[in-house]
Amino acid sequence: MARAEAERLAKSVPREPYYAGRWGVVRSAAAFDVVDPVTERCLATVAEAGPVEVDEAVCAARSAVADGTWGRIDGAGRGRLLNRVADLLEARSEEFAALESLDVGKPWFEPHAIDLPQAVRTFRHFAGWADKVTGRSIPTPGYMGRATVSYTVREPAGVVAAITPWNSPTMIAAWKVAPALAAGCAVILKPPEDAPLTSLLLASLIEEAGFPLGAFGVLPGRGPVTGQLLVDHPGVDKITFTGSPETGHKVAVAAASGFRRTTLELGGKSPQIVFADADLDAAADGVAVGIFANQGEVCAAGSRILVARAVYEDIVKRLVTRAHSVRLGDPFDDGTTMGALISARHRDRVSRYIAAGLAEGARLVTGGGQPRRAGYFVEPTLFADATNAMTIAREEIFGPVGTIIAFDSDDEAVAIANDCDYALAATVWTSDISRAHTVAGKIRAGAVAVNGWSPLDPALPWGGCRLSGHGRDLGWAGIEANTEEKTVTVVL
Ligand code: TXE
Repeated sequence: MARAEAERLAKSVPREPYYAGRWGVVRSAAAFDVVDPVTERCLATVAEAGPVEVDEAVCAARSAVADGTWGRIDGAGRGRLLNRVADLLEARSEEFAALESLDVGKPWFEPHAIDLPQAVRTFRHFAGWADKVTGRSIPTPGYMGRATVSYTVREPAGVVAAITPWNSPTMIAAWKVAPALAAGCAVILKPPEDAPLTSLLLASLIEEAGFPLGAFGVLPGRGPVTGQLLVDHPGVDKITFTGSPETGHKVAVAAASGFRRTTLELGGKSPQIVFADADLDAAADGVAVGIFANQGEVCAAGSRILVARAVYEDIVKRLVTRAHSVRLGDPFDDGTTMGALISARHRDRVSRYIAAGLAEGARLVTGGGQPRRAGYFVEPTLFADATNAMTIAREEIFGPVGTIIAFDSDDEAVAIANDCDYALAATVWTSDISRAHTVAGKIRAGAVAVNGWSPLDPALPWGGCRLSGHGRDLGWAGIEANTEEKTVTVVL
């Protein structure tokens, strides 16, 4: 789809909250502009949900789940509805992909190849789980000499608030919305204010699929306003959040009142470890994708590149060549392989990290600048000869900036990988199967990939620990995260 067509589409997307089966605001007069990161022009102005809208949405969700029409739909029925969403999304993938490129600034082929297929698969995957949310039969020794039968059932956690980030809004919305709906929860999605358009369009598809009133809502708005109102609302039972540790902390504090459940995915500083025995060509390709895909705005971005001393200069050279082949430009142009960062604020943040890398003495081997043109572009950037103590090795940059560090032994590679506040993902490049399993076993991370960068699949649990958060979004873990297990014991 061409840029002009995508811009027209952006004007036709709903631009209001949706809840209780209707679009619009009741009282809020606030609105915010959605800015195109490439042209810096306003794509749309979206109405913000305020206190009244948040309260009404949560009340509608509560009654849908408690005794309303949603609570009465069985697993097979929920599965049918989720499959319908998958079909509608698949049929309109082209529009979604174009809108995502426009809104986020990512090259057109990425949402085509990754975000949209993943989102569709996620809805299908959880449509399959919906009628398999089973409990367990647990043998017990009896009660006062009488036999007992004990079993568990999994019940919906209740009303789920899903707060999503701007880097892959459609895919991450699917990761949160699909498991919660499959489990029988009602969901209120608070999309990112920097890129809300695909989430609003997704809401219109969920409406079209025929979910009962209150089962799903979307509340656009700024984080400190709509997001905070939503997480503070006592009618919300569970919060699933992907974003920064700073905002994750606010979410956790809000959830602590009422001891409400949370799933928090707070990003990472993921190591990509290249051993000397790796297929160096494949490793260089994979590592480059790991740090440059989606402009580096990826929670699993492999931003710490740990390389065995014996192949260090070789890998640095190969990565510089890969960086030079990146074409910054308009996401809708054919040759473009990297787009713009999401906002001026974020571009400035990434630039401050590049300045910190230089100030702390890392060797800038490529990039570091910003092209002279409109848009929030930053060149693909690599620092060599870095240490793990440097700011660029410790903090999440969330941009196309890789930090390359040498190591001398397997133990040192693991020690550097684990010397990190975050623990989300890691990648190991080696042709030695024993080393692959040994190192994968020793790394502290929610997911380890060997000889590939962060393969995504809705069947695989996704999440981390430490500063990367807690809980898992996908696979059976995603069902567990949205249900309570109730024990029933019958004395015979
Ligand atoms: O994130 P925020 P920002 C990291 C990345 C990035 C940094 C800042 O390093 O540079 O975070 O990005 C909503 N109550 N990640 O400022 O604030 C907000 O509206 C409730 C990594 O954009 O965490 C948006 O919908 N919600 C990450 C969502 O939180 C609030 C992806 C994320 O925004 C809120 C994104 C509040 N008080 C950024 N304040 C990853 N894990 O992949 C904001 N929000």
